[in-house]
Amino acid sequence: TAMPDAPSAHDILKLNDLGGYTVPTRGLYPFQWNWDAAITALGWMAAGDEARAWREVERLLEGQWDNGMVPHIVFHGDAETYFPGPEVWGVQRSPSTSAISQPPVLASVMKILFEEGRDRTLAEQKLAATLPAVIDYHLWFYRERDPEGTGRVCSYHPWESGMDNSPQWDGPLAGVPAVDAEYVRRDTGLVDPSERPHKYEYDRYIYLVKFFQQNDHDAKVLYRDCPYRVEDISLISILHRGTRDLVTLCEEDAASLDLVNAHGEALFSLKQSLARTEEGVQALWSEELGCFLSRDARANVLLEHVTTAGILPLFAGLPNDAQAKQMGGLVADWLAQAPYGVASTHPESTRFEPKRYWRGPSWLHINWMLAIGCEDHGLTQEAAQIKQASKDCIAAAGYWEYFNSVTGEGCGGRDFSWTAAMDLYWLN
Ligand code: 2M8
Repeated sequence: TAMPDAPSAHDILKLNDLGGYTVPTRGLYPFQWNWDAAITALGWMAAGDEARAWREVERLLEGQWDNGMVPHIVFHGDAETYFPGPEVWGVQRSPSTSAISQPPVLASVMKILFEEGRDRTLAEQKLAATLPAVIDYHLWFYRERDPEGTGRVCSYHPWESGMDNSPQWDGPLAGVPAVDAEYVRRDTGLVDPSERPHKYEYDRYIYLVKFFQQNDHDAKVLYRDCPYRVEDISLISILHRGTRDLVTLCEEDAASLDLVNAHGEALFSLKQSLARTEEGVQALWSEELGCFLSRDARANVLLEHVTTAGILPLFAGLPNDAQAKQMGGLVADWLAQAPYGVASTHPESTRFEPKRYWRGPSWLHINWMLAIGCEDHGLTQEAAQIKQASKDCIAAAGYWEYFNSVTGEGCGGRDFSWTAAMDLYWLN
């Protein structure tokens, strides 16, 4: 489905492979990113290289902190083309990493690698080797990011959501001071600035990076004092689905590995967290907008923007029947207005910008999760439409980072790993 003479999806993964880890795209993102790595592993498996898929997971876990956090970037090698690099994050460990996480779609991906892998010996061996680390990762999320047990983990940085400049974060970001230092961005020299966040946002992104460092990444201090603390409905949903998948893996799929015996207490705690989220997420439902919302936990306000984050609870099985039905209607209307969707911000929003990054373009890994979510809730027609729209993006433009949701034009970085991986695994 690629453009004539363009590299195939598998070629792109090979092009971006720097030795067991895959960069999202060369130049713009020269390190290993957390949720990109997970999605890309699916591509490696679909391309027939299961060992390489598991290697991607193992290399990501090399960045795991002692407290269980799996960071959003692992700086395996040096690169001059990205800002902020390891020296700005200032994390003293090897390999160096960022100091925040990202939506943990990893567990759900590992369940797929395990269930769909043809080499059973490899799948069992790799799962047994990596699963304890991922259990610790999920325990870390609930322990440090929801210390009061609300069922709604919080994030400390728009980058942690993976949806960097989503309109959802406009309000909470306004409460963050601008960094008081000069810095040079690299991204706007590599791609069209009209497809990237503004300087206003970067000034605050970098302030937060410095803030984490100044407070020694102390979980208690950050929870109390971080000027940005948001209950991100997308993060909550992806974590919830991942935790459910972890429990299923241990108790059913890989029962023969006896993970339940080894991790009984952890699994018990994870199940309690699942129950808390099932209840706690209802505080984020908007009957008026027909979707879930994120919440500014510092200002104590719901962030009233209709974005793909607010329909990701479908991926986690969190909506009740009536809510799922209402969300199905919303999705149908959403797709009708931006044919290369699902537009990351609803096209009717005053903040909708069809080619500016997370303010309106279509992202294929999000579409994949939404299609699964629709399918799980019996919204089969919407699921099929999302899949078709995603195929149309690749047919129109090839393997770009993301797509203008109105025209299908490719945007951001080219030869992009997660788009290639989604084509290999999902769309082919
Ligand atoms: C984008 O984010 C990074 C920061 O993490 C950036 O703009 O520098 C986001 O689209 C994020 O979701 C993604 O994981 C990352 C790499 O593709 O790029």
